[in-house]
Amino acid sequence: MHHELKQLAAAWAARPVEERLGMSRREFMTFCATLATTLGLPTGAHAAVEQAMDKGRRPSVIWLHFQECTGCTESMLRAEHPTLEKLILDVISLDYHETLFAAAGHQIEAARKQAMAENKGKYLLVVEGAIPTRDGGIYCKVGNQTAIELTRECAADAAAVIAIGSCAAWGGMPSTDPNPTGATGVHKIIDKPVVNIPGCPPNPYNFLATVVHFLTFGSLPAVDHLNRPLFAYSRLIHEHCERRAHFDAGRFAMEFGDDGHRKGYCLYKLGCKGPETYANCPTVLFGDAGAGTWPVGCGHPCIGCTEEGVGFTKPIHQLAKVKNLEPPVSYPRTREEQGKGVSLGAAAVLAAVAGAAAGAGAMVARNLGKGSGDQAPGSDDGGKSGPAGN
Ligand code: FSX
Ligand code: SF4
Ligand code: F3S
Repeated sequence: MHHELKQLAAAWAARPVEERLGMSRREFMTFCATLATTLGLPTGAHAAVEQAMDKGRRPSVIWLHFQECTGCTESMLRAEHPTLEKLILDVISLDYHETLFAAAGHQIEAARKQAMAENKGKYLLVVEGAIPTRDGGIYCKVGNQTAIELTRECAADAAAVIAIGSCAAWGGMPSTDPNPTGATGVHKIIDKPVVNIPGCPPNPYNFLATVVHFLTFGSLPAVDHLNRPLFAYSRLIHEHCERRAHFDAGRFAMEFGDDGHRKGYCLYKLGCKGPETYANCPTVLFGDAGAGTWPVGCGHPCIGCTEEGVGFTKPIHQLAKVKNLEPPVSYPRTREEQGKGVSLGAAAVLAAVAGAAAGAGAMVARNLGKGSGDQAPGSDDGGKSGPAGN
């Protein structure tokens, strides 16, 4: 049975990528260009991304769940957004996922062990949820193993480890004071490097772009001191917020529903944490609730859900610490120097410095997904199929 399934999967992967994804070639190319720009890669790198995705070479993924709400999975694989779900399932082979698998108990544990043995040293480990460490980690067990034991066992032979969501990245909501279970992030309990993709829930495009980077270059993207990909977390939300002009001009909403709130003024005085939170929410929108979908776009202050020490820590209506109020003494180049065309190697090197281009890349990504009239180019579905088309 397992063998037949594998044959079916291989036959499916051999089909042209447009067919697998149910999109036109043009939409696929737009998607690759969007991912390349989201990653802050230089002009021409989309060809490398295209090549990697075309092959249908999907890394095996073991996805563990611990202390969390499953919102990360929900934001990745939303039934309301079939295109995004298809894209994610096309770039990875989800071989173990507790909430999505039909199997349970011994069967699913056997499937996990088999996938790990078959893909030893090559699979990606994705962890969703915080790890409880108090009292020997007994507050979260799966198949009679603690979250600590399971994570260590699965990380041992993984090619790379991704902590998805703020819970897995730094403890998130379960670690809120007084943190009775000793909830913490994955990187605190294993020796391997971990790429953190915080957010509660995190932006699914940041996960997708991270996996596509792995597929294209065989490595995970460059990260900051908190192990967050630079392409997504190197700028403050406040830097790209559509309400920033109001902040600078001193126009604020003072209460929910007041005149300033209705006019779309800055939410700083309602406790917006955009000035001290690093994430690309304003430029790579997600959530699919319509145009301008991100917390501030919808009229709610950012609560700093990506940022350790801010989200679930500072009171929601407490004023944010405004970073970068003064201009910095030096500025990054807005345009990387480049030759003609980009080889895979060169693109990989440039990807490592992509942090400097992250803001610009994100702005391009935002526009690419839109086209005229808020529509993804080549799409007739109101932009729903475009990766950044919200
Ligand atoms: Fe929930 Fe994920 Fe928040 Fe945590 O997201 S959306 S509580 S980050 O681990 O499921
Ligand atoms: Fe936007 Fe918040 Fe900054 Fe105001 S304080 S400009 S709403 S990020
Ligand atoms: Fe979270 Fe703030 Fe973005 S609340 S989703 S970091 S706008």
